[in-house]
Amino acid sequence: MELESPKPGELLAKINSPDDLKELQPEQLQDVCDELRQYIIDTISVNGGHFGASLGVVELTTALHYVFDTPQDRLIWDVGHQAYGHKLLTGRRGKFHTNRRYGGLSGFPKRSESEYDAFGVGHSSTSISAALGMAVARDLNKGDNNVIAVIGDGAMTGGLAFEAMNNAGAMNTDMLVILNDNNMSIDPNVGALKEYLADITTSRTFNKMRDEIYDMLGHFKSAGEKMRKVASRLEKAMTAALTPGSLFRALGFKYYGPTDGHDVDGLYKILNDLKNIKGPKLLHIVTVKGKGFAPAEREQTKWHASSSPFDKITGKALTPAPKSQKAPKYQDVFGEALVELAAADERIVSMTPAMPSGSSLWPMMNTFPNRAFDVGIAEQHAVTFAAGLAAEGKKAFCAIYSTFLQRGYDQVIHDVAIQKLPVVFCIDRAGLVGADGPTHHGAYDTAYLRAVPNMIVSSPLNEQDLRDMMYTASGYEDAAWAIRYPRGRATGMKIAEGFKKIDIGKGQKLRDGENIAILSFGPIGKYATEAANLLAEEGIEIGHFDMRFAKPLDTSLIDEACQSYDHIITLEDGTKLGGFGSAVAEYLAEKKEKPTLNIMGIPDEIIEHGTQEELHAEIGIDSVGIVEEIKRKLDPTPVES
Ligand SMILES: Cc1ncc(C[n+]2csc(CCOP(=O)(O)OP(=O)(O)O)c2C)c(N)n1
Repeated sequence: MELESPKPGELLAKINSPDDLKELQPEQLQDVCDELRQYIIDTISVNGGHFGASLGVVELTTALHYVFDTPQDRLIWDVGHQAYGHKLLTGRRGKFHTNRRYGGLSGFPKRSESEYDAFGVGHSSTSISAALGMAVARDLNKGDNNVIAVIGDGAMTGGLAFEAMNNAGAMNTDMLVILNDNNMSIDPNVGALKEYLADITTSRTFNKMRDEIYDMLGHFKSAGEKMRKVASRLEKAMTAALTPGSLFRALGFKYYGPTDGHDVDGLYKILNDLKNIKGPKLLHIVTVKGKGFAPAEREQTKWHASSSPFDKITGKALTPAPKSQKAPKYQDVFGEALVELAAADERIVSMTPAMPSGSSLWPMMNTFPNRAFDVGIAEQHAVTFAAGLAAEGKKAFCAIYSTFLQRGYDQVIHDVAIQKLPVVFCIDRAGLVGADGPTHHGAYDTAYLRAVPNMIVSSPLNEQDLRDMMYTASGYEDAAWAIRYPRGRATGMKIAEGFKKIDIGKGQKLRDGENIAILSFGPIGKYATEAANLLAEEGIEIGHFDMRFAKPLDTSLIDEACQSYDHIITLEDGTKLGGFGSAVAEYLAEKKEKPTLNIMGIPDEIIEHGTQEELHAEIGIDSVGIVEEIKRKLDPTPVES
């Protein structure tokens, strides 16, 4: 089902920029919110995309654009998955049906897309740092614009957010942080901060302790002058400590809230007031993720994002999953294999930085709650936490997306590799991920991990291989091991019971041919198989080797390929610079007699969003692209002189 633009409500139809919004009376803002919410539901119910977070900030978005003078006032959304309302109010309604589509609007704020998108996002916890940078730049330029960061309670668990608060509080510049507290990350939020925020919003600790303390102070006060002074000082200190927001105040922020984030009238008034208050300020608002769409309010994790068309009232999927989707997702193969391995080996533990659903860690967390952990949006911590467990003899499986492991690179080197700790990194979403686009593509992990000593870098061809790699890694103690696999479905092959050890650093020959051989790395090898089949129909036979390891390389298999073929093509769903192909090139560079080499992979440029298939086709690494490349090699067009 393809959508043009849904019909906007009467007010929304007239809003093509925040200036149009400002023409309205404050009493009309709630109607705008209702129309905005409906427009988001109308669009996402057909096109898919992030959902709950945008519905939750409709009132905030409207109030912000009503009160502040964007784009001169800088509005920075953390993660950016909640910015659909912002896009709709800032002149992009007509294109919103192309959201996350190939060639269409980005699913996240993006500087090149609109002047209203003050800062590009996708990864979490960056907004306060960026806002502080902008506020300081404004001060240096003697400007007077406002700078506002909107950050969720999940994103607030990221260390970067606290580094920024710590710095901002001391710099004492004018900026506003809005903490959008819906008590959810993608999955339920976790950690001590979550408890702290719940205490504020429910006042539970505050009320209990206040009663106890005032009781105690009463006794002190009846005990003479000196004790009365002590009691008074204690009272002030305790009140400050127990008033909501003391954590943020300790970091140098003036704290306001908690306030109802769905009361657009209240928000508009508070924001107006806050405009005139100097220094770093934090406004704590309380919202409901998925607000206004009952199924999304009920099942907030499920409705964090939606990919299939659904009924706008019931939320029921409108199209059944196609047959090909019967194959399991790679993430689920990981999740189930981990439970099996953990049942047999009690040293096995696992952690995820806030992606228990996305990484399929729930089966392990449910089966072995003491051995599997959601550590919050905290990739650096996840890696070092794994290293600590490994240092004590535990076998840590760190489940992490390729793009998010970028955050933990220093920890991979400093805490894992230098100490030769045998952590297993199960790297999901490796390769181009599709609609989430450049901030989320897992393009770099092979390159950045291959450079690190004491690190095995492998990728399975299929789900059977993934299981066997995990099994082999679980018994390997000499170094860390990274296993990369992509977003999406595996092959659907029949999986053997139990596990089988694989030879470390060994690939396998899949097919003999003449002249040209493909050395593929990981599940992308399926395209090589398809290409080989297509070429075979035309009488062209090519060789195909599934290399399995980018490090250590199977040099004897490469030697075999060198002896039998004139041309070698390497294929990977990762950056060509420094990746698997580079590893092969480095090895070939030492040889005197060698075949020509073509490296196929992600080029040295930012790849935008689209489906994975569209993006693979764009960069020519799908079966069609491979066939074309091979035909060019076999019959090169003569160079014109
Ligand atoms: C560094 C990083 N890790 C993980 C993610 C995946 N992620 C996207 S949104 C999200 C939850 C954010 O929660 P919150 O900030 O509270 O926003 P909400 O969705 O609840 O509005 C997570 C974990 C990410 N974008 N960036």
